[in-house]
Amino acid sequence: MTARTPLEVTALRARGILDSRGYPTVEVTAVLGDGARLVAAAPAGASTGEHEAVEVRDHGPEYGGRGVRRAVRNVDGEIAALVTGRVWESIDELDAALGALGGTPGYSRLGANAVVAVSIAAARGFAHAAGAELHAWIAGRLGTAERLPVPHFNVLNGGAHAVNGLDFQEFMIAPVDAGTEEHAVQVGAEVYHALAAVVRERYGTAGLGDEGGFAPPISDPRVALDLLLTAIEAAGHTPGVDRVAIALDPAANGFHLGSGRYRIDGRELDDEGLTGYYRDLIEHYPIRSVEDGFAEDDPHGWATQAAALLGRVQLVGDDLYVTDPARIRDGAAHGYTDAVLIKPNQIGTVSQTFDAIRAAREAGMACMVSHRSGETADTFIADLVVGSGVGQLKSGAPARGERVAKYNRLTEIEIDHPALPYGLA
Ligand code: 2PG
Ligand code: MG
Repeated sequence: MTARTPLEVTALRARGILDSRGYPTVEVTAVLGDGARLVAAAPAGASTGEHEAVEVRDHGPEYGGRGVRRAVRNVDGEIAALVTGRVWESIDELDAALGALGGTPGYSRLGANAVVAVSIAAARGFAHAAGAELHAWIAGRLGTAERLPVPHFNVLNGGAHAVNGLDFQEFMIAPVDAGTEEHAVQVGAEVYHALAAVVRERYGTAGLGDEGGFAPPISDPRVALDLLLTAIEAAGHTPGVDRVAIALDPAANGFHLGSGRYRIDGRELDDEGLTGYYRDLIEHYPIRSVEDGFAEDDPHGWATQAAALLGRVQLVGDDLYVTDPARIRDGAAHGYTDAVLIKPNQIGTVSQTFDAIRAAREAGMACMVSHRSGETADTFIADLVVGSGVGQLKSGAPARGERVAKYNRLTEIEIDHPALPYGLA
């Protein structure tokens, strides 16, 4: 599976499609010499990091300025001219050429939304040309042992993904000891339905946030965590860091007041105060992971948190690292976290995403592969998490088509490869 097969793309074209929020995003189709058509679509974040690769949007009258006609034109024009003009020996070569063509940092001229869709379509093309399944081709490129991940289902939404008063963005449940992907998905869905019933009964509503989790009118993170415990038990499962665990993405950029001061549920906290707040939560709830506990521009906060909590809970950097190998290495040198969130569209191409995973691995850090809050039916991240063998995925609630597309792809891979291990790496 590791033999390199060159890629020849005979046609490359793009169009705008709607994402899960009803805004346009870029879909790319690559046609190969044998007639195969490989399709890929770019996701879109709402709580984006300052240092992410840059989407190109039209800023015109259509879709409130969020149109992607310019990004589509970039694919149909100069990117297609580049990609179809020659035979590509590797994804690294093709991605490097995309970077050189763009000529600006973060793909700000061509659009990261154009580039990431082209790169994913090309990755599918390389796998097809090699006669390999996408996850197996990825494992070959990375030299990794494949593994089915623990899914982290985001079942309560706040922050930039909902209109309730909840400052924390994501409350996830992770069936760590489920044994198989199929059972993990079942546990996630059962807890989701139990939570729907509790939320409806207590708040008279089961309105949803952007990632398919419920968004009841609550503001205290502890109330949200109590709801999760109630739902896990009501569904007949056992809360616990080694059973059905909880994971948080506070996404602290969203409640950072500046200068290392944060406001949660009306309470103002400094770096020490926020660290103590997390310590208290970890002591009272079976929390296994905290992502973006501090803002991307608060190094003192990250250092304070690491000194107190590293080793007691997984600390994940998302906006902090933006899937950038250089930023990951810097974070590792400072000892800020022991884990990295991996989102291909934050950095722009598949090969840079591979480099980010390699950088994390070399630093001894874990990885969690992630969707964006704006998604499509594209399932690339499911193959990425299996092929890279990192053992952790977050793709939103176990409901809504764009979220379950990824979980359903995982169970499909499991059926085809029943010997693959399930669980944390
Ligand atoms: C995050 C992501 C995905 P967004 O913060 O981790 O859950 O949100 O895509 O809006 O950046
Ligand atoms: Mg995040």
